[in-house]
Amino acid sequence: MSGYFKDIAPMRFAPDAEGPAFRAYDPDEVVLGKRMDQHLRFAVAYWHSFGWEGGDPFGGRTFDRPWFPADTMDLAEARADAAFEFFRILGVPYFCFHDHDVRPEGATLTESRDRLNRMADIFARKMADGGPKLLWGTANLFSNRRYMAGAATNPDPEVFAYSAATVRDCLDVTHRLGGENYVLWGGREGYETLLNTDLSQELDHMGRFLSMVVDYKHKIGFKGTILIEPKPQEPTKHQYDFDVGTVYGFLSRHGLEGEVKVNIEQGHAILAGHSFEHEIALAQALGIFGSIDMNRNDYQSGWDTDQFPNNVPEVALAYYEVLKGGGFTTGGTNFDAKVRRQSLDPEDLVMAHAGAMDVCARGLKAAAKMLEEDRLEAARRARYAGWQEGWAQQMLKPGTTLDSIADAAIDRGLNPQPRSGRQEVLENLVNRYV
Ligand code: XLS
Ligand code: NI
Ligand code: NI
Repeated sequence: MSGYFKDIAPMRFAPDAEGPAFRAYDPDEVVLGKRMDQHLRFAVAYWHSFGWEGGDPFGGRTFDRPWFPADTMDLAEARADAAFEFFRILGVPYFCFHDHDVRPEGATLTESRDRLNRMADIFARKMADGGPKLLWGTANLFSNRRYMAGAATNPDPEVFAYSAATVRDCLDVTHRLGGENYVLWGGREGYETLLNTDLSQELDHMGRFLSMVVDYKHKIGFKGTILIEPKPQEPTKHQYDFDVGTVYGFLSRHGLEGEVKVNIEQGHAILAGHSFEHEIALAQALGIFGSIDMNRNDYQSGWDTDQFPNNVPEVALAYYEVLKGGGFTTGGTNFDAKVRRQSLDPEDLVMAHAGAMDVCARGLKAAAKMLEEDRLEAARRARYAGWQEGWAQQMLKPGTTLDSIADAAIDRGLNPQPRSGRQEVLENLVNRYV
């Protein structure tokens, strides 16, 4: 054990405690017939809390962690010790990682794979020894300069092949560790300028790559879900997996809509000009909802600042859509979030997560109550009630034509009268729960 968090006691649910405690997250509490920890399925992101050094465009490392710069296997092991000590203090059921977060890259593909496997052995022992499970694994195909023009969409076929080798290793490790999902975030799958880009060819390559990933998943018997994480920009100006709708179009073009789902990040939804709940509801409607990254942006700077959730009403509306669609299956709530660079202390890392877990718990409970009391749904149903009538249903049946509907509308002398959408009334209703 690393001892990095030695002054911090394991977090417990104690709403009235003076010191650090969960105020709302009680893993044992049953909500809608299910334990809260099974609803929320929290995961810590290894990269932000144990990989990120606190740099920004104007300055480097601010965090003074004993495992930095983690460029040797010994330091990588020290980092793993600290990470698993942290997971235990928080009592989270899951974590997530990229290959790049957990081991220094080797000089060759083979050396990188060996190092990844050595770290996975360490993880496996720690997981068996009461540690959390793996919500998802993923490959970092964006940090190294070789990926500056993309991974699967790189104009250089050697990068495509290198990326394939890397994803194979990461899928193998995810499978071995019992990961419940595998994520592909297309960090640099996009472009800066059309002047040097064959967009159509790049999209074809991305489709082939994804198809091969899916084939490989089946070949090794990985039972988890393959997830694409949409994001509209940053790092590339034009990102191919812009939002849920774009990803669905891409999946159906390649016949993969039954194979691949989405991991929706709140901050990415906002960057795409959507609300988080819109993206979740759309994914549910299209049958591709998988998991969420629960981290918000700074709404003034308009960039992907990966902050911990801190707004119960927002979170409640997101979980409302998650619950309405039946809740998570293999997915969960990953905090793809980092503390601010001035938050230097071990305690800051713990309290950032604990506070976020409380915010999510409050959001979940509000969402569950809204669903249970059925008032929002009742209002929605009332708005569409006309479609329950026989003549309305008949309009949608095969065989009905534009002509026949038009003639009937004329015969009946239709003159539809608008009805209030009652937005403010519904907003007031939601505010009674949050
Ligand atoms: C970056 C993404 C990334 C993915 C995993 O914006 O959110 O962290 O979640 O590669
Ligand atoms: Ni992100
Ligand atoms: Ni993310």
